Amino acid sequence: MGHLGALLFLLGGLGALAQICEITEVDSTLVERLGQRLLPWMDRLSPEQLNPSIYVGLRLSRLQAGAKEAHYLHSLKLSYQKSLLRPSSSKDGNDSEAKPSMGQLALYLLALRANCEFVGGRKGDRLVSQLKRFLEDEKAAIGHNHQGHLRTSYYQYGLGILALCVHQKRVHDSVVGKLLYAVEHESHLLQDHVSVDTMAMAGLAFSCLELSNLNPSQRDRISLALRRVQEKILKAQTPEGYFGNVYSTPLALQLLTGSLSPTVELGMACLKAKAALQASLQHKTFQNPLMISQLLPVLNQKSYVDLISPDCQAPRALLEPAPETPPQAQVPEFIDVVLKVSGVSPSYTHSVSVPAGSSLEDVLKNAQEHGRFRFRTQASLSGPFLTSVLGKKAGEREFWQVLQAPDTPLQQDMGVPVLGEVT
Ligand code: B12
Repeated sequence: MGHLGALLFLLGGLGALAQICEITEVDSTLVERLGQRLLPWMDRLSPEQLNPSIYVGLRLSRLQAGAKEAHYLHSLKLSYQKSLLRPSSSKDGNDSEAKPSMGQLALYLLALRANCEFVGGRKGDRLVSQLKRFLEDEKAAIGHNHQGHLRTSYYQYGLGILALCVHQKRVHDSVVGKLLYAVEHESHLLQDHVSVDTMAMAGLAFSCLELSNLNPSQRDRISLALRRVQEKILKAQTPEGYFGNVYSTPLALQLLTGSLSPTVELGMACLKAKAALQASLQHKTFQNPLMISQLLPVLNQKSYVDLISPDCQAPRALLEPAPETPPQAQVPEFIDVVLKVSGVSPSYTHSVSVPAGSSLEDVLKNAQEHGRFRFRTQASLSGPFLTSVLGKKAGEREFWQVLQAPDTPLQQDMGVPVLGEVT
């Protein structure tokens, strides 16, 4: 009896540990401020600026944007359906408009599910077929020997499987098999900062498959991969408490919150991560709307896996726009930023004088206006992605990395203020 009592106590303790990864005591004013930062983005309805992740993040939060929210979903539907269902050879003169990628289509399907819609009908079925085809193409690109390279990334591959799963659409075992293999052999997924985000996304897809039992013959392999992902994420915890870095911590917590195998180690790691994340909220670390959209569900103890059966009746507080702060009439202080480009020959070094508080984008624009510096960006859900510098375009599986002197990769988008040297 004594033993049984002890055992029951231990099991009760482990049950509580699962909730230990849930963030429950966040100052509601801080959460509201995060939500308010999304509001201006909900007025940007051009195809390049529409972002289904914002809609998903809000719906899984305890905040709502009133009529703006329904209007935003309507605009997403018009834009995504128009470009996705357009025949590729269409002669309407709009072919220059890029079609959404596999990941963007997946996020759009998550947005529909966040509104408690199941994708269906003739148009809906075509979208599902497109996403399945994207995944099949990527599976073929990876190849039988698993040595090939995806055109997108394992992050988007995981997102694609997750989106179909929350709509209860089954993908072939061989498609899931490629993601399982990647996690089992891991080398493909481990590329510095993106690894935790990618692991977390793969884990969310596996969690959904495990709960929905859509691929029963792979059940054991999926559960094992899920545990492996969890272990990898725990191992990537930094001394400050982040999983990977501050920006991968929200997705990591989305995954760990739903963990079915709580352990003491997990509980301790989550406590530390929660403290680190809560501290970062005080410091305006989260400015980018995409990042905020991945964080908001976590602050409401939710994850993308909850889109299997979303609660569209849950009460959410109406967001009011943030009060405008009058611009300060101060003479701006100027700072010198040294811009170095090492990927070109001869290498380029130039000093730019900009007002303190300028963003990297301001610095690059200034250098372009006043010198021989040239750069190009491409719109993405995270903001402008640097694609070409001094006429050198990043090739296939190449990208322009942004470093802060001496060699720290920038963790932010180009819209945030910079200080000092940027390479
Ligand atoms: C995959 C990935 C990459 C790949 C993208 C190419 C590829 N093969 O897919 C590579 C390795 C090239 C990359 C580069 C960078 N990345 Co990255 N990346 C991601 C990741 C894991 C997934 C993005 C994705 O596919 N989203 C889904 C699709 C549907 O959305 P999308 O908008 O269409 O995706 C495109 C953009 O996200 C773009 N992209 C990728 N990273 C970044 C970063 C910024 C700042 C911008 C504007 C765009 C961008 O590439 C995607 C594919 O085209 C995210 C993780 C996350 N939590 O979101 C991090 C993430 C977005 N990246 C991040 C960062 C910081 C960078 C870099 C700035 C790092 C650096 N110091 O150089 C560079 C970008 C430099 C540049 N040229 O502008 C941060 C952004 C944090 C923030 N505050 O916004 C994230 C959140 C990772 C993290 N935890 O730190 N990245």
